[in-house]
Amino acid sequence: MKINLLLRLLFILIPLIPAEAQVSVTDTSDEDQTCFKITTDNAIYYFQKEAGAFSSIIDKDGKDWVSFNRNSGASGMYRGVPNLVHPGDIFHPGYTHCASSLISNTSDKVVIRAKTKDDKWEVQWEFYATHATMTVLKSDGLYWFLYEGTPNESFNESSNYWMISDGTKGSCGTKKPGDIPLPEWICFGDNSINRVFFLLHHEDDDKLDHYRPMNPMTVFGFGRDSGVIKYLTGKNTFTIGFAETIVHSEISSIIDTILNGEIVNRSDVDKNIRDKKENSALVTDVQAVIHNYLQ
Ligand SMILES: [Ca+2]
Ligand SMILES: [Ca+2]
Ligand SMILES: [Ca+2]
Repeated sequence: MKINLLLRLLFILIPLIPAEAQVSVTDTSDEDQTCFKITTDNAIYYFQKEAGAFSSIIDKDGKDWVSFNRNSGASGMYRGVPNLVHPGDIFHPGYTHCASSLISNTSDKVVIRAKTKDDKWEVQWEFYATHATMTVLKSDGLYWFLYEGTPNESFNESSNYWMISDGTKGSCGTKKPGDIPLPEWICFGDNSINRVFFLLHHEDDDKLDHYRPMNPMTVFGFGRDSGVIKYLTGKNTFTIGFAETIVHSEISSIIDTILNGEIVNRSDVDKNIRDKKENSALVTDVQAVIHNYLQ
């Protein structure tokens, strides 16, 4: 084989080799509290240790989809993920009811546990290259799992939207009432970008899952009604993450892989989606190189 042909083939193939997944964790602070900063392939998570919750979740463009801060109400203090226990503000940024510890730290997975100082509630977060999964290990009553934040960093009732597992979609100015059908997921996006932030409840149920706008933030909850009634109890598992697509079938594929594999490196899923798009282009390129060589 001519060197020239070999080099040209390598130029085509090398960009398609996936980089090794990386997850790392460091200590820092965010919004006046000490944090674990978990850096992954497509997100940076700021997990306030004494709150046991996220104050910021940053995408690849540097946009914060939570935007917790010390301003009052929906402009700041109400925001957060997962805001699990209400009343009580447990696992809610800005509060100090918890202690968090690093359980394990490898290049493809970081595990953190947060529990209340009275030892009644405990959750475990597992961070992977492209998503994070939380399991409730210990609970002391009814709870919900909330996303109170800012799609693409800025809540906008007309350009922000939600979409659920059956493909139903609405602007963030409209409510989403009722239980989400199997598999129980919702995502949030903005009309200006090719990305969504998704939330998955691994155990499907018939309990209400409600979205409503509370300008300037989202109020979405698994196991929540239109007000403040909670429905979840015992052990439940949730996954959050960014998908670098807005196509319903591709988001469904990512969700299915997470549910089927439970613990999965979603870089592989993203790569599969990318490969489908690039496969035809690659074949065309290789065919052209070989064709030129044979001329
Ligand atoms: Ca922030
Ligand atoms: Ca359901
Ligand atoms: Ca439900």
